[in-house]
Amino acid sequence: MGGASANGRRERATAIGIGEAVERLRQEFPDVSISSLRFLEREGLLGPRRTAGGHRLFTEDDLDRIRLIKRQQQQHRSLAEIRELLARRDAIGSPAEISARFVQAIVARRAREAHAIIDEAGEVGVPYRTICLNILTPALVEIGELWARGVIDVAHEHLASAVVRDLLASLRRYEPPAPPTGRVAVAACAAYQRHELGLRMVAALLEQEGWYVHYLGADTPAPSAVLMARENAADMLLVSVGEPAERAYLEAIVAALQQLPAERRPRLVVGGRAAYAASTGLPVDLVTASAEELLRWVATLFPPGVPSPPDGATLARAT
Ligand code: B12
Repeated sequence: MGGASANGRRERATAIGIGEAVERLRQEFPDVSISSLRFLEREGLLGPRRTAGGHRLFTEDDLDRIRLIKRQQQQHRSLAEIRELLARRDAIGSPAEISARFVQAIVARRAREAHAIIDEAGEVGVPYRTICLNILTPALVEIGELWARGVIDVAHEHLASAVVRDLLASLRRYEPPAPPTGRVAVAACAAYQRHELGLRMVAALLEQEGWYVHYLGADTPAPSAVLMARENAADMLLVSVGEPAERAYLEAIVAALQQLPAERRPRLVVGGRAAYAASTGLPVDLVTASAEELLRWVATLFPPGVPSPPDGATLARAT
């Protein structure tokens, strides 16, 4: 079960008992039960660790593996077919290994191979979120390091960016998004900011959670971002900043939001590499450089099936 314990950079070490695993999985797959998990284990499809007392312990990777099996069963795949898919999944290695192979292919200027390495991960069921955060993000950081050290040319970086942009769209066919939640977000990069892949990932991950995201991308004027949020009655405005000097942009966003009636103000989230440096002291609902933290925050603030909380509280306090 090598692939089931592959960690990458995500914190995936926490393990839970079989009862809690069933409870978590039932939200998505109501027919999961203790006996159905034991059955998968007997069939050799699953190998959870055991405590000294013999109790099964399920990691996040085990849960992802069970989700993959359940999705395959929903598509009426036989146990033999599922076993073959899991064997392929185990053979491709950990997220860190896949990430390294992707970088090697880019360095060798083999864009199609780079694409195929990641596409295969999607095909064998590596979750979209893992591909984004534990495979593609570290790969791009590594490519940036190689570029800064003069090992590769800027054309390599452009190649990687183009492949990643395609993959973010095409990989989604492997993982159906959650049903629509009715929540709306607008996502924009600060003016003159051309680093947009991070925000694109965040937008795609929110869409996987059932959000409707109006993705505006690089270099968006502040008034236009706020207008788009207002016209779409957005619950949340996401802004990505890459440099501390983009504070002026955030101030313009805050000023434009303050012109809106409090009940129509979206929550303001600032992210990206300079999120903290650029937003100190500004009335922002969430500052984070982490897509995972945003997803956790969103899950708490906008639980499925519950109407939006009153908007604009933070900005109203600041006026
Ligand atoms: C690709 C790339 C480019 C591409 C971007 C293409 C595109 N379509 O996005 C281009 C060619 C445009 C580019 C240009 C430049 N780049 Co550049 N680039 C990169 C590179 C290699 C990858 C960026 C990336 O996509 N990373 C992966 C994404 C997923 O990570 P991320 O952006 O941090 O996003 C994550 C989080 O921050 C977060 N997040 C991001 N946004 C948001 C928003 C919200 C709301 C939330 C919640 C979270 C969130 O979630 C993401 C997922 O984990 C980085 C290397 C690196 N370390 O990242 C250099 C890098 C960022 N670039 C750098 C530089 C210097 C430049 C240039 C100044 C080069 C130049 N001389 O022209 C220009 C600046 C252009 C500009 N005005 O914006 C430096 C920055 C150094 C610094 N001190 O800040 C880096 C770090 C390279 C390096 N190692 O030196 N670049």
